[in-house]
Amino acid sequence: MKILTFSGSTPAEALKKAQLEVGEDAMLIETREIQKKSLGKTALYEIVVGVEENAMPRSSQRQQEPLTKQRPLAQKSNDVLYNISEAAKQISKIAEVTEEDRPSKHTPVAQSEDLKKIKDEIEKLGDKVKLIQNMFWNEKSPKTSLPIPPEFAEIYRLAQQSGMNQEHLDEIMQLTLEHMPSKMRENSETVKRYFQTLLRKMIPVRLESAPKMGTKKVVMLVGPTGVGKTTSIAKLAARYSYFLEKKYKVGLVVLDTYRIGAVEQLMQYARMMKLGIETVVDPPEFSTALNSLQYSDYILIDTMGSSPYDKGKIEKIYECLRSNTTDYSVDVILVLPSSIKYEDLKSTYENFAPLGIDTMMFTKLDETRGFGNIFSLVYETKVPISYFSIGQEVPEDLVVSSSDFLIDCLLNGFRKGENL
Ligand SMILES: Nc1nc2c(ncn2[C@@H]2O[C@H](COP(=O)(O)OP(=O)(O)O)[C@@H](O)[C@H]2O)c(=O)[nH]1
Ligand SMILES: [Mg+2]
Repeated sequence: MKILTFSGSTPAEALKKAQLEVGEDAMLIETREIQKKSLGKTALYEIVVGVEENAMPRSSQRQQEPLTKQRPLAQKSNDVLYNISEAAKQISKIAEVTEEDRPSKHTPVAQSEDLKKIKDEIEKLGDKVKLIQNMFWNEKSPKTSLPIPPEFAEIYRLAQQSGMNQEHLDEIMQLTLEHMPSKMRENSETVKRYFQTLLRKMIPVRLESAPKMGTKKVVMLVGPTGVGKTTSIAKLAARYSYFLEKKYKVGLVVLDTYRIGAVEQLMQYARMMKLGIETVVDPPEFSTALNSLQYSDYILIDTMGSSPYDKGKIEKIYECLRSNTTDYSVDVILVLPSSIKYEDLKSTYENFAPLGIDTMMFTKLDETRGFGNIFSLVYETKVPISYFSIGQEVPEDLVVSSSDFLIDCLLNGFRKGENL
């Protein structure tokens, strides 16, 4: 008696395969559950059947190793490759049949029936190859709770290298595996496109909108020292006052003016662009400063560097916001450098969160290679992105937020002037 194993997503499916391969006389010896059904995974059962040598159909006897003989996941990769090449051989055999038996153009009915049979056969073989590929990938893939099919390998590697948080990546992969139409799974290119679309949809962005007639926009930039707040204020001031369809009046406010040099930096930009500028040392002066710039369409507020751990300075900004007696609501933008890892971005965000962050701006995109950290912070906090800063040049190195831009950077890298 010959002992053979077959697998399927249900014991019945495995048995059906066995019967197709070795005939109705197969005797079921054992059924095993190899892999439990869970989110993103189908169940895998293995059955062991016994069959008398002479009871086997001739086609199976000829074959040294039936293709459908599925082995446990721990098998050697050489064997897997052997099976894949066996499958390829079978596919080419069918292709030969197609050539020889191709009916003439005058028999469309026969042609369509034959073609259908061949198509069915190829589909079945394709499934078998996929299963073998999955087994192969499972063995080689990085330690993760998810089984990643081979056509997802490239995208998984890219996302992992981008600095995206591992939990987020696994969660999104699981979603993709569950919802992706099977038609799109055909190759890694379509998988990449699907993944790109999915990621894009997960990034909240705040579209830029101009102040309505008779109203003004008051925007405050907060964040750690040296991230690029003052440079970004200058870029935004130039954008609003010179580069939009309408030329808006812009006024500047500098908050917490302990460092004279830092004030001087913005003063210089104000002189160059001929903008009004007010300084605020103590919270009660905040409303006075806003009121004295009431002729402006935009009021941009720069805050002095507060290190993320300098709670005192964050509290002072908070006091200013609280003491605001004007009718203007202040839009708070948290400025963060894209060059630090996700965990650091997150703890900085948490330090500034009590100020009530409306949007985030990421700077120094030109100094980083991975963008998964930005993705993860936005995915986690759901706070939309408003701008990106992509270099030191004022005013040009500013990009208005777009999810296409960020995901293009994430998957294909940042190339100045070339991203979507
Ligand atoms: N490479 C690069 N440098 C930047 C970017 N934004 C700002 N910087 C530089 O970072 C330094 C600190 O900028 P600054 O605006 O003074 O930071 P602040 O302390 O947050 O106000 C300056 O040398 C800027 O030229 C950027 O997007 N890319
Ligand atoms: Mg500054």
